[in-house]
Amino acid sequence: MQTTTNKTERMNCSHFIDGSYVQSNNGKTFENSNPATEELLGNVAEGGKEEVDQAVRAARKALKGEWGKMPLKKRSNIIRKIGDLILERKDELARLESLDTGKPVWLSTNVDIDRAANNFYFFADYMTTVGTEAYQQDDIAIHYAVRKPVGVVGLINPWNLPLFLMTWKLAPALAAGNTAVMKPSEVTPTTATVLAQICKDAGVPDGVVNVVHGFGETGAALSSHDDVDAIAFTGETVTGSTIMKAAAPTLKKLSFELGGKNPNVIFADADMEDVIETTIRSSFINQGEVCLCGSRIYVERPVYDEFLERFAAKTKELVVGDPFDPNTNVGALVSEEHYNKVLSYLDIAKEENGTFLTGGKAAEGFDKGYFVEPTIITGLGKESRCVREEIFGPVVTVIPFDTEEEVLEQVNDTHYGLSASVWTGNVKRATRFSGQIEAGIVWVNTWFLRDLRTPFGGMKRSGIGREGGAHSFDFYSELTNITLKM
Ligand code: NAD
Ligand code: 6OD
Repeated sequence: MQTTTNKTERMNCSHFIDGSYVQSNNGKTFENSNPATEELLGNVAEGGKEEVDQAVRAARKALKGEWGKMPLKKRSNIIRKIGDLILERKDELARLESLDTGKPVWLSTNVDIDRAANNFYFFADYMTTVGTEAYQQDDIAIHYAVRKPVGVVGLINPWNLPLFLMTWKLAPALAAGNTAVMKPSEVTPTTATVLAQICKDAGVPDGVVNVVHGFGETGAALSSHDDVDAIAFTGETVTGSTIMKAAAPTLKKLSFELGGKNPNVIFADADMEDVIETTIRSSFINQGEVCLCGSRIYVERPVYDEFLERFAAKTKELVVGDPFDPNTNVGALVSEEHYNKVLSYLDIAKEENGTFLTGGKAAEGFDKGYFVEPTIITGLGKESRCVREEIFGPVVTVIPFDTEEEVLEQVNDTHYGLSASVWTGNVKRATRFSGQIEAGIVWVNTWFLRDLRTPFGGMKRSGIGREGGAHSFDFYSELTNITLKM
């Protein structure tokens, strides 16, 4: 049984191992439902150690086969073709992504699916330009490095940008010549299942790309497998720590993109029009379920009242609703479990004497589905749990500040260090302030603007390593240095 969809939107997902869709050996499945309607979308094969082992063996075999020997240009063309096929199936993939996640379909179409294709286009080009090092040591020797794939890589991903984030790992992994076993989130299994077929249709040999579905135990089987060489993981910080322990006995190479609690710092000399327009996006896009969302907003006192008034007015205009309605700005949260987690933080905000400027509750008018009103909270101090912990929903806190020193201290007073935004019209301050922020990514007068060559990732407990351009390629490669004595 492969991924099947029909008019009633049933989507059953099988594993994809060695070029074929297969069920679990024991026939075990779990249910996947639509978070906007709570209707059953389909059954998903539930893999365990056995299925992970089958997939890893297929990947190892494929590494030694045609894929491992394929000329660079041919491999690059196949990778580009994957991008083409994603775009050919754009509407279908966007629809599946919105059914699985609850996000607006315009967002799936214009961001998730477009960026997924771009990841393949970027690495198809990039792989043809990558060189290595060579040194001549007087008349004694020549040293040169040759680049090789790491081997079999496990790709474990979350539910917020399912296809986009999977391709952010799969594209460079394939470009560097690896074979892969993907473990998508149990909450959003569908587009990875289709991606496997797309890879096959693009000419990727059997066994190179595999998918095993399941829960945390399935991911654990992959991260502890004896014959997996590297794990690239995006997800929660605590899960990253668990994976690190599981991968330790076999010393796997690790790439981690983890949680965040990103600050958005607005100085009084910023262009307020730009600030409001972008802060609406950086707070509430994808229901606030983007690791880069700026959920801690700090505003310099002289413009605090003006900011709150304009930001709250725009937030109240946001339409919460059916992901398939083009007018919807904010769709459903991804699952009942996550909805309850986000609502529990609204209770915490009440206990902490926060003031809801907007929202503060589940959205009204929905019998079914996990809809939460875009929520702005003021009046909380720096020790508030809502200010310190990752909520990962449409909820932001706003705190005024008086000096650069004071706000910098608050910005960096966290175990996280993924991203930050700074808004100011003063170039000197922009340079000075952004350079002192303890985060892997800092945007000045913008947000989410990306160039795939740049280093992407977090510091502190928001990640290990960087993705993007050379950084991805280095992670998915090994170097052998060869010394030729003259
Ligand atoms: P999660 O950590 O719960 O799950 C992510 C994946 O890990 C899932 O596929 C899950 O099945 C798997 N998993 C769970 N337990 C495992 C284990 N013990 N061993 C191996 N795999 C295991 O995260 P989530 O709730 O799916 O996603 C939300 C989190 O992801 C947030 O914290 C968010 O900040 C983070 N995130 C980070 C980035 C980034 O680039 N830094 C991007 C997107 C999401
Ligand atoms: O922009 C990207 O390439 C990227 N990886 C974004 C991640 C967003 C996390 O939710």
